[in-house]
Amino acid sequence: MSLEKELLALAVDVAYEAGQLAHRRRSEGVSIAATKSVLADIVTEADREVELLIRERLAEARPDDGFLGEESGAAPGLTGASGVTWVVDPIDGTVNYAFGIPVYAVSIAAVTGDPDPAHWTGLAGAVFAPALGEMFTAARGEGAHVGNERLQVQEPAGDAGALLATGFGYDPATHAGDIARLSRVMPLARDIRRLGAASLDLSFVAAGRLDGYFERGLNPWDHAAAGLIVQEAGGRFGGPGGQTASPTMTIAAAPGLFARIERALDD
Ligand code: LIP
Repeated sequence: MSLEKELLALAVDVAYEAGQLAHRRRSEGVSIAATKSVLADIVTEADREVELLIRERLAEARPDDGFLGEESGAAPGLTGASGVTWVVDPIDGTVNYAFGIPVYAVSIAAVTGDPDPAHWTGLAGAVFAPALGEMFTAARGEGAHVGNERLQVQEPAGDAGALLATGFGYDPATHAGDIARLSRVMPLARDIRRLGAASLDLSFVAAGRLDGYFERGLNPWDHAAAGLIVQEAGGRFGGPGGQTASPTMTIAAAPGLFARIERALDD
């Protein structure tokens, strides 16, 4: 078995167990543990519990790997001795999760190189949405899937425009800029969706459920797994002007639409 397939198998098993825990905790009631960057940037007790479970399972299976998680940060030595680092968002879509909106996912990615999107190479990624019962996966060079179904992005069909998704940061001071960017992209769109979980926005682009997605302010763990899923589904993923995805901007779509979104954002 290739390293990519071995890492994906582990990511799927751990994402499934972690997702079941998150789903169970949601049904029991969710408490906000703290606010982070601004009042709207919350973390729940479940975020922390789920990330601890993921960290423990991965360390049991591959003790020489590095770890970078949204809630607990980096293991000692960002890049483990093995050269593989796990980049984890335990509950992507935290606000949805806290409000009881069933659009959230466990995102687990294995990368090599510095755990920085500008330098890493994604090897495997799993995005598990327990409330939806869907597991999105990709291993480098092996394609992308939801369950056993192979994924392939598509350019928008017809003349009605593209179904696009985006998001807005937690900091109210950033909303005017985000809305200005949305207004520049809107002429490309038939409609807009704001799902609230970047890993699912991206996975839905890979699955052809969205034509494209763009968002400012994402963190590496938001897109580490689903960015690979988009690429393995034939999509283009990254930032404007050939840059890698970063908090400055993340775009995902089939190549032609990607270029049109990129130009609209730059107008
Ligand atoms: C969220 C992203 C979402 C974005 C939110 C937040 P979190 O990640 O998935 O797309 O709009 O601001 O960054 O905080 O739920 O892991």
